[in-house]
Amino acid sequence: PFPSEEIQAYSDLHPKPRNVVYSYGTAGFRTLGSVLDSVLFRVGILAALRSKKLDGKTIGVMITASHNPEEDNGVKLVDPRGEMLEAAWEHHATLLANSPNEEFVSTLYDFIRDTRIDMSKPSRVVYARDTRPSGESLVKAFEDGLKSLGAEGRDAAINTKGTKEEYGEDSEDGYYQKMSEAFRKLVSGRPRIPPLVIDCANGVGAHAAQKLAQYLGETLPFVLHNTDTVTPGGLNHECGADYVKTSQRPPPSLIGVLQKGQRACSLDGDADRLMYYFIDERNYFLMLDGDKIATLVASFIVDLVRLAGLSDSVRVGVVQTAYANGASTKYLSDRLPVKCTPTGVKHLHHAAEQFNIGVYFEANGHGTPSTPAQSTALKHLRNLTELVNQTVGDALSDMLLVEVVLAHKAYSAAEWNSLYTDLPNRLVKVHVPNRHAFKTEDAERRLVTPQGLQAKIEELVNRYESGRSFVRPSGTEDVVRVYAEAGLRSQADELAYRVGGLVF
Ligand code: 16G
Repeated sequence: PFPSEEIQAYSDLHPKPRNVVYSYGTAGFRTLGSVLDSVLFRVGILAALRSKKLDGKTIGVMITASHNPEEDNGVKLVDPRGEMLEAAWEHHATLLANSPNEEFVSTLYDFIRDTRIDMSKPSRVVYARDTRPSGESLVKAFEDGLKSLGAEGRDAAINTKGTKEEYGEDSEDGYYQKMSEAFRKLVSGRPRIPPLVIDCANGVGAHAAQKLAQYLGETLPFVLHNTDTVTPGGLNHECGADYVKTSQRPPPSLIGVLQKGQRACSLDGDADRLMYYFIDERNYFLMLDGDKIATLVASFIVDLVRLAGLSDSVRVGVVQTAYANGASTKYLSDRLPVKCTPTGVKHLHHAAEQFNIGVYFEANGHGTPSTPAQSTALKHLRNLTELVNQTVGDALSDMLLVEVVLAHKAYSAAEWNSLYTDLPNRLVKVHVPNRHAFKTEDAERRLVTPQGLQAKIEELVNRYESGRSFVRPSGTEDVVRVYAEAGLRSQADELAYRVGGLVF
């Protein structure tokens, strides 16, 4: 049964703008919220079809543009085990999103036939959105997509994630309950943990953190900041994980609030990135980014595996991207296997699965450990698997994990920071006429095109002590990103701007 008339009628309410080209990238569709109406409608249909294709298993849909500006929005599909949408379907999604209005129904028909989707199968879709103002109407468009197929959907409202079936409880409360119980067990018998300052980026993480605080009580007291999800323009504005990482300073709203040595962290707009930091004795701001988190967590897991006598059978490894600070890569490679992949959680996650326990974090704070069944031999490892959301990474569960390790090692923020010293680095974005002209290889560490550019970059890099730089097209914004690091702050800045000049 293919309800072509219903689909056409609904589709006419959500026509595709003629001059826009969409593409399902690293984080789904992402662009200005004002041009996403037709995309959301079509994604509603696609999500229902994906569920039918998988025999009625739950598909998650998250409507968010994460750390990007408030006027942006986006949508991504999440497969039943909490994993990113299968690659072949990313292609289908792009095709359907770009089909002109008058051809959409027939394109859809062909797609259903070619992919052999049994339309009589049930479909289950859970969807959620972040706090962006454009979210409400986009949800309506999405729901129209479901309705046009007569599919069932469950609105998880404003939430940090679409689906978490695999994590145990499908409900939000069950999720916090499970996480906080595991946390309590992991820190029991340890000294009292001092309060943690959390910058919620004026986003959906504020709701989640408030909830989690109720479950944790005095075990881990929170001091929440930037929790205003109502005032327009506040989301990720001068706050949040991306602001802190890119500008390399604390959110202005926390200046004067942070005491020396006090642990603080920032979430991003959809609470899947985490950035820790503190102010040291000399009043310097020090960042504990995704690389520092990976180092902390991986060394803890290595210790647990060794104590359990499992070193010979359990291979622990770390996965990073080109953005990883050179000092972190060096520190880690001296101790355990390290792999480098292109940017984007799906690439890292896949590589992490090649280890028995793979820890992956992007420098920007995206990540999670992924642990296997055999590690349940060990009590702590078992509790760890309860604590961490192993499939998609969730900033709050990552945050609890960091707190567990700090409690076990009795580390202060400063002691954690001193594991290695970051090489000074700079990330800049460059607006170019066509970012698709930039093609990379070797896990994005080298440019293939534009012709000749890589050689010029290398020629520059060689002039800097401990210099390293790479250029890649963003998967979420219409820009090219330039990363550079070097032995001295001034040199890292200079290298970034000079490579930026080559790109422009
Ligand atoms: C998305 C990715 C993140 C990546 C970032 C890069 C997921 C869930 N998120 O946020 O992993 O670091 O994009 O953005 O895959 P860029 O391509 O604009 O630099």
